[in-house]
Amino acid sequence: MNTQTYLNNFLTELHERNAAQKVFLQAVEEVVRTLSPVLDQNPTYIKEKILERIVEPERIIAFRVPWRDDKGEIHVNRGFRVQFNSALGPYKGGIRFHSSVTADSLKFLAFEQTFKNSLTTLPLGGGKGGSDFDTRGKSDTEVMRFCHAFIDELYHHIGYHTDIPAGDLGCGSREIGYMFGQYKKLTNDFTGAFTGKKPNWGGSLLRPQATGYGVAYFAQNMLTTKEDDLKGKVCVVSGAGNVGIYTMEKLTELGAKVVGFMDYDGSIYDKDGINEEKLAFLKELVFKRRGSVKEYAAKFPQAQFRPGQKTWDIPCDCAFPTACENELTGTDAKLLLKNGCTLVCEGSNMPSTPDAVEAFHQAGILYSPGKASNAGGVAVSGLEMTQNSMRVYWTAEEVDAYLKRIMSSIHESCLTYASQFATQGDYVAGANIAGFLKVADSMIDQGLV
Ligand code: 2IT
Repeated sequence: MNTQTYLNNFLTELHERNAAQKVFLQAVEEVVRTLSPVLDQNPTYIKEKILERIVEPERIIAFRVPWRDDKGEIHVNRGFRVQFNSALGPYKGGIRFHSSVTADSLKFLAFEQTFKNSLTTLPLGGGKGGSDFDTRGKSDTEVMRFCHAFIDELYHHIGYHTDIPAGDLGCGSREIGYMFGQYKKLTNDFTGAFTGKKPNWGGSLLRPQATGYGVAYFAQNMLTTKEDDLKGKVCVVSGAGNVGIYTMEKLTELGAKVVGFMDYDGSIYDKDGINEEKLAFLKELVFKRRGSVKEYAAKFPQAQFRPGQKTWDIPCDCAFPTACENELTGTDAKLLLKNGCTLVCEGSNMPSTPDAVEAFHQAGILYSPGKASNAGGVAVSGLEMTQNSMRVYWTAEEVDAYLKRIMSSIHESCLTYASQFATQGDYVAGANIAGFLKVADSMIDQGLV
């Protein structure tokens, strides 16, 4: 059977077995389609049924999370942890708290995480967890009771050498604190079973900034291949959360001009560009007051608030999706390209729909998938684990030097594997192939488990 027939049969069966899981199917399909030259050269992967094995999570834990709100009323949410692949190390990946969370979305995220973690060069397996609980509009005590209830079950399944959760959408250092506290109480063990902790109790400096800074470093690396850099580039991001804000901060530091960002209520177009003062306001607004970006336009009147609108119509040189999956459609991609955008560097996981990716490839612009360009977050989580094991704290400068090195190494891997197996400069194929080979070879080494 030739590789193409094998892949078509594989995908047909994958669709049959996971019929309703749309985003998971999208993520797998995107990876598998780029693997055909690898399978052609190494039929062992077909014989060993690596694809069939790698798309099946090692374990999915699903559980009930009952909690009481401030009025005493009972609520029931669903909790999950998808322990996808442990060939390279203990399961590692974030926890997402958002009403959209389902077993399907977490399966997709854990699958992506497996490849991303492989790219970081660190010994990390892939996992992801979360709940359909929405932190927006909840009081601190409600969030605490929920997080404690979530850990009351999850603590059985995680651990320092087993599975190390971190934050994701809706889960920052506040939530990690409550989960870490309950985990410590139940196990009577102060360990690095979570990352994204605050520095006073075991966290790494620069972990909050790491994903966004890494995205900007990756974009800088991409531009270097064209003998260009970020200086003077007009940029837009999307989500103004943890990833978005620190992407904006580093882009600005590197000389770019960030003119657009957004949240659940709408977007901001600030044609003068963000600066240190505006960033300080935005951080206070988002991280401390958990307010809406609408207030930015009230504070800085030259900025325009556009209710319910995304940022992709704003003319820019470089675009950085930093919100969530499928946030950038084919129509958005065409608009970006029409307005002269020449670089798209993903900060969120699978933000571009398949037709958007196709449009970027057709146009031949610099385009990097999230699993490569947003890996700085989990990489610094890996460094947090190392510091916890050694019982030391590194300085921000030390962590930043590691982060820069890791982002450059991921960039290098993408280019090397793209040239070897696919098309020069195809970051999607390069990231998928580099991520796949390390996991696949390790699975073969460890036998049929
Ligand atoms: O998507 C991601 O890489 C994360 N949410 C971070 C995971 C981690 O373990 O730091």
